Amino acid sequence: MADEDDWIAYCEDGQRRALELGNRGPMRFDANGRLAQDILDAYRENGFYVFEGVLEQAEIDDLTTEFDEVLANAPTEKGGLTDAQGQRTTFPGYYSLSDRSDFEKLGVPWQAATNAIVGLISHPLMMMDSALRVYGHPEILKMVASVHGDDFVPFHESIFHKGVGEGPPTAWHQDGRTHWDEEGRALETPDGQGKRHGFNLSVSWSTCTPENSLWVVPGSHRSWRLHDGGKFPPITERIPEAVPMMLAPGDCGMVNRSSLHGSYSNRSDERRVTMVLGFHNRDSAIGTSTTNVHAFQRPGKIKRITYSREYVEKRSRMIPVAIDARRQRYPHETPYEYQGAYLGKGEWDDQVRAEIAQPGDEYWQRDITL
Ligand SMILES: O=C(O)CCC(=O)C(=O)O
Repeated sequence: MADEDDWIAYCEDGQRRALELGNRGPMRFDANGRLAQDILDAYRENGFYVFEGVLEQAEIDDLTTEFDEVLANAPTEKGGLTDAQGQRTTFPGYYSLSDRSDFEKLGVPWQAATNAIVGLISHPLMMMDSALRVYGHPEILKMVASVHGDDFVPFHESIFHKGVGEGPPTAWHQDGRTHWDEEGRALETPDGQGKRHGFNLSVSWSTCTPENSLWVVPGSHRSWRLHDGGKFPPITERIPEAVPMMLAPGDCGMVNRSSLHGSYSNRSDERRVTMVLGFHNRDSAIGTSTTNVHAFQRPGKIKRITYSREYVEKRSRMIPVAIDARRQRYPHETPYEYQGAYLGKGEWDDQVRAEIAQPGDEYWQRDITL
């Protein structure tokens, strides 16, 4: 009971401190179509920003419906090929399932009634047309161009699912692994320039509360905890400076990939579903050598890589493809005009649907970890 009281107090305090940061509100643009300077300043100072009310209700409904279909089709156990109704799973290798032993490794109690629970679904642009359309959202892409320049390039996409009362934790971590100096300081300068790790944009179609949300340590994006033999804290540690990133359905939370972030196990009666998508500054990607952890069906593997122009431009094709998919669904909206270079057909039709899911050459084989 004492721990429950401590948890409630931690969440209440975190919520209060989060709301004092001044890093949330609607997306606003200046006369040149660039994100308002005060938003950029607040993002750069805190290492995260919450954009409120980005998606309309109809789009939230489409995402919810399609996601629930994909979730219902999940395999019931690790390595499984059929769902709870005995139907064949369409994308069996793309689900990350957690079981009791995964929770025990993190020192977190297992509370699920089933053998395994779905915590993550990788590469949703191939599974959910609604996810592809969000990827081509004109306001989101205008915002990205303001942060990374007009020739921004892709990163990776996945959906975090924290089920009611049983959602798995995400360990405290900083994603950026490449653009740090020898002292572990970010190469990204305080004005957001220089080589950088980009951001995770959590697009929400659920209510993210302190109990189920991502938590971020404000200002932690300037230095790398792994520098000089350092370690990330275990997720059993409630970091006093961390704050929850509360999101309503339709909100988007932008988190610098160098920020220290993680989420506690969801013990609440509200599920959390957030799709992470992201983009990079082109100069931070092309020619960079690093360890890639994203160009796999699901997390767990790594490879050393140097990103060639061709690799990046083949992956960048997904931006015009997504814009075209969105234009077909929302013909009255003004589409975003992508200025970056890309290779391949930048339109959405049945041929492209087959190409991006071609076994062995799926679009995500060129995801860009930095
Ligand atoms: O949303 C979460 O719980 C984790 C997100 C995250 O860690 C990431 O996108 O790197």
